[in-house]
Amino acid sequence: MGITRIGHLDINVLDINESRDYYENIMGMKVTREDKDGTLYLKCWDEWDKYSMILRPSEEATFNRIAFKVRNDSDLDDLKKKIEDYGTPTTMLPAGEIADCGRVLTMKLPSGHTFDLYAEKAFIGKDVGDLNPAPWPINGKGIKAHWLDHSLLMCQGPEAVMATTKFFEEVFDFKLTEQVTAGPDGSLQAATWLSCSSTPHDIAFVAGPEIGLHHIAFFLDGWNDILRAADVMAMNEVKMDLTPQRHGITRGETIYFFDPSGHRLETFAGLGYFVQPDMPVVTWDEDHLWRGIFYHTGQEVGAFTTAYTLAAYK
Ligand code: M3P
Ligand code: FE
Repeated sequence: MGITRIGHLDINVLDINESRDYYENIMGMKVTREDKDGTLYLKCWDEWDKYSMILRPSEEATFNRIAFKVRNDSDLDDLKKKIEDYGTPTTMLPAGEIADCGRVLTMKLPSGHTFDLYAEKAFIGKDVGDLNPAPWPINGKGIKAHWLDHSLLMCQGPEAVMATTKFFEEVFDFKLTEQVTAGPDGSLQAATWLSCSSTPHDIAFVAGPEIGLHHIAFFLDGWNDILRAADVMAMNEVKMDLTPQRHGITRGETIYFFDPSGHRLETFAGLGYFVQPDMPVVTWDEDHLWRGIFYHTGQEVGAFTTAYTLAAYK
């Protein structure tokens, strides 16, 4: 019943032309589909499915939904039963309702976010092809993001983080890799990181005032690529809220920055570490929260936990 990886994010943006320019020329993604209403679908050079981002023109910069890919179409039926037995209602959308995808099993997570599962999406292939490929695309633009790596969703309070984490562990078989504990005896989870692969996280949840999207992260190879990405951002006057730094949590090498609508993005480089099913959970206590997030400075960054994209729904 395998969920294999993060598939795409669907967000609303303020100026679709400015967003196209940004995601193509700075992130290095390509538009692979454009709808009559202006909606854009984009992929990174190292991805093979048709898209990993959906940008919808809107008056508000909000979050719509997040999708993960399962191995086989029949997994959708198995998961539907498992999710509904757990007490969460689902709907099976027919093929084509989500652009270029097969049927989609959609639900509201315990956190309230719309979450989709699909098995099939139109195939395009990597920009370097799969016969004697070059290691990177010589005509790639900007930071040349490899692939959509993970997303961090904001949940309303630790209870919602805990209920959603439990759901991912028990229903989706994700592995909890790291957590920030809070409250009496550290009995609450204020943030959790979960993996469905061998990387430190494919999705994460943090407690905040409202449900929303904290950031969308894209993979880069290593520290030198992070430095180069920050150079590209500076050349283009991209707003950063964190210049290159190390995460204590997940050990990633990172930059946090914003797209033109104010959605927070991240470049995440390095393996972090290799996740095995029996790896012990790493815990950060409340006193070490900021060391966990920004390992070098260990200092609170004002708007980091309060400014983020709200969901398009309550
Ligand atoms: C990451 C990561 C927060 C921590 C974020 C950590 C928002 O983004 O990729 O490990 O508390
Ligand atoms: Fe991240």
